[in-house]
Amino acid sequence: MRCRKCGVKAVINMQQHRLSLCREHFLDWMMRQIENSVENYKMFSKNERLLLAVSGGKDSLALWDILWRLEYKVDGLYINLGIDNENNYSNQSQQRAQEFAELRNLNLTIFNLKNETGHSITDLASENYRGQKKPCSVCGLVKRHVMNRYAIDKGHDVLVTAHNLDDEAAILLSNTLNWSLSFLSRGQPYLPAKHGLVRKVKPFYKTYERESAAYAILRNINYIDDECPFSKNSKQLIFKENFNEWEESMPGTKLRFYINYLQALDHGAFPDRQQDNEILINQQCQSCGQPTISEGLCSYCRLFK
Ligand code: Q46
Ligand code: ZN
Ligand code: ZN
Repeated sequence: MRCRKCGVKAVINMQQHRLSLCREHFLDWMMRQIENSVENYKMFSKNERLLLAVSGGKDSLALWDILWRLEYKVDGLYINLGIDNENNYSNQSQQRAQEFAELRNLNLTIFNLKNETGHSITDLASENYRGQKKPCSVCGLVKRHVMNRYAIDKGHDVLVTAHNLDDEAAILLSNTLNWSLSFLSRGQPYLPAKHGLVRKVKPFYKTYERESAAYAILRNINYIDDECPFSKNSKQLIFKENFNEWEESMPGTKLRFYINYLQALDHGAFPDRQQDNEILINQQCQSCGQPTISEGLCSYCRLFK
C-alpha cells in the first residue's frame, strides 16, 4: 500500500475515499478537509472567537489541534461531569484536556458540575426522574445549557463541537427510524444563532471516527481512550456498530447516508417546523435568563430545583 501523492509506504487506507496516504500527506489532507468543511458552510472566520467543547477524547483534541494549526482563535471548555467509575473517567479525561492545552498554550475553561451545583451526572442519573436509567438524557441537557451559557457570557461568536460522521450518521439513522421530523429538519452541521442560542457548528461532519483517531495518534496526542461508562448499551452504539459492518461490504455508506440527507435538506425535504414554536422558544428563564420553551424556569434550572 503506497501513498497516492508521493509513493512512499502509506499509513492509512481509506476505502471510502479510495485513498491511501503516508503520514505527512494524511495529516495535510485532514487539515484541508476541515478547512473545506468550514468554508463550505461559512462556519466561522479567522476574526471570530470560537469555543470548542473538549472532552479529552480523540475527536475534540484532534479538532482543537487542527483549528489551532489553521490559526483560528479557539478556546476550550471542558465540563467535568463527576463520573468517577473505577477508571476515574472524568478526572482522567480532564487531565488529558489540560495537558493538551498547556502544551500548546491554549485557553481551557473547566466547569465542574459537582462543585457548581452539588450534583454529579452519576448523582443526577440516580436522583432525578428524568435521569433514571437515562444519564445521557440529563447529561445532554446539562452540556447544552452550560456550553451555551459560557459561549455567550465569555463573548464567543460560535460554539464548536467535535461530532464526527459516525456520530451524525448514527443520530440520523435513529431520527429516521422514528421519523422525528423536527430533528430531521435541523440535522445540518451549521445552526445559526437564534433566540439567545449561540451559533453551533460541527467541522468534523464528514470525518470518519477512524480518521480522527488516526490523526490524533499520528500527532502523538495523549487522549483518553476509555469511553464514558454510560455509553455502553446505548442505542447510538448499536447504530454505529451496524454502520461499521455495512462499511466493510459497502465502503462509503455512512458518508453517502449523511451527505445525501444534507442535499435532501437543501432541496426542502424536511421543512423547518420550529417556526411554529418560535413564540414559545423566545421566552427567557426567570432564574438564569437562558431561552426556554416552557414558562418560568428552563429545564436546567428545574432539574436542580
Ligand atoms: S458523556 Fe454524558 Fe455521553 Fe456519558 S453520560 Fe451519556 S451523554 S455517554 S457523549
Ligand atoms: Zn505521501
Ligand atoms: Zn434557567
